[in-house]
Amino acid sequence: MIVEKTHIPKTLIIFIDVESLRTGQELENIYGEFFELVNSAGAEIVQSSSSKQKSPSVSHFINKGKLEEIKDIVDRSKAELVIVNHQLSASQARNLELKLKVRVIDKTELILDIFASRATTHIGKLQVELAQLNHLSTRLIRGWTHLERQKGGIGLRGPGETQLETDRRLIGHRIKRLKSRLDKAHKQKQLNSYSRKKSRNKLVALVGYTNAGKTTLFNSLTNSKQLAEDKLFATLDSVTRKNIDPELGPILFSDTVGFISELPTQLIESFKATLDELKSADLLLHVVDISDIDHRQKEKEVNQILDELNLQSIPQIRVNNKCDIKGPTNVESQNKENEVWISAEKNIGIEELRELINNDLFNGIYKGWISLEASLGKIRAKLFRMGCIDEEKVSPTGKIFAHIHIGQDELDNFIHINGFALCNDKDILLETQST
Ligand SMILES: Nc1nc2c(ncn2[C@@H]2O[C@H](COP(=O)(O)OP(=O)(O)OP(=O)(O)O)[C@@H](O)[C@H]2O)c(=O)[nH]1
Ligand SMILES: [Mg+2]
Repeated sequence: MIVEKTHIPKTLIIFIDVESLRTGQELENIYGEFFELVNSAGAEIVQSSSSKQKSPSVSHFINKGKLEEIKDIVDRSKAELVIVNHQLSASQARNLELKLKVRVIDKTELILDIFASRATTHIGKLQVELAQLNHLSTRLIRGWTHLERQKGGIGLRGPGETQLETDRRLIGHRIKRLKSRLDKAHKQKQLNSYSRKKSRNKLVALVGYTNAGKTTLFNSLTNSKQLAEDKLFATLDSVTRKNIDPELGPILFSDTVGFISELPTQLIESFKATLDELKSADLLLHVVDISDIDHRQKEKEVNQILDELNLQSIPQIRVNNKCDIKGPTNVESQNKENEVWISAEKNIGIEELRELINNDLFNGIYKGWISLEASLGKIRAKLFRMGCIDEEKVSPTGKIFAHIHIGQDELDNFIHINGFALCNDKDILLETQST
């Protein structure tokens, strides 16, 4: 871990713009994002170095001349850790460590470290450990021994087996064990999702780039107090809560981990099962930080990851957040279908979003009175279970009047039942007077 409990390492960050690695889809503020990542890991940045080169060098990634300069900076600044904004091969990382004589980590390790420090749930911790082990297995060449000690070490080594083979075998065992524990944990979660289906609650998942404001919106929609901060990957473990707002139908909201460009493949693999849960969502709220100069590119990246996870067929509402900082321009202001402008923090546009959610999920919401003959006790119990009944009045003849809020689609299922009818205040008054 970058930051141990008592020690915050002095860190040098190295940002290199490599021409041959450009995809043409870089973020404009890619340096800023890298800086944010390092800050989110809790490191103390003592100096930074930014440069350009045509292509990576095979041995050290960084060109010879620049490397000498960096060696100088490390010595002068007494940096204890160097973080590079690219993925390094195992040998490049080892060669850099030998040259600079300090620990060197790359972008993948940085993100893995942030994830490791944020994981709190059982599943979250298992997933991060799995991703770290998968990464380690590609790095064995760097001399890695702590696993061996944990397993009792030398006695386990087979005859004629080299250190490297032993390490590989031990990692292989642990990966297998972790996978089976994760499988078990996910099966348990699937059971929970089965009971959700039975309760007929709809599931709405919040997705989007990291720091877009998903958790802030989740808190506002579900009246929760999950941690929302100006840090990348503040949320790691998904949280699902029931909506308690009477303006919305029976809905569960789920807050999820944010996405980032070039998400390390080890992480996508390990988090696939969690992200797979998104498949059972009835609606996705794609939260976009509209004040971010890179919001268009980030939106594309998120949609790409959603595609890879086969989630493109789930209806999506695009939620342009932080409109308190940057409102829509003239061109953007004409609201497109399934798009809203909100500020989750300042509570702007939330009503409109609720309406859109209700329309998408339930074809609108009926809010009003119904009458039920006394014989329809079962239907009344069902409406109670669904949390649809706001108020009730009973006429002297035993007829029940209930004020409900219910999805239009759901209401259509009831309307054909004899003895169930929509009514208004006047009907109720008449009924009361006639008895
Ligand atoms: N000005 C402004 N800031 C906001 C708004 N919504 C969220 N923020 C801020 O943006 C930062 C990130 O918010 P989060 O809700 O943690 O974002 P997230 O998408 O959950 O981020 P991760 O969990 O890290 O992926 C916090 O500092 C929030 O206070 C908004 O509408 N306006
Ligand atoms: Mg969050």
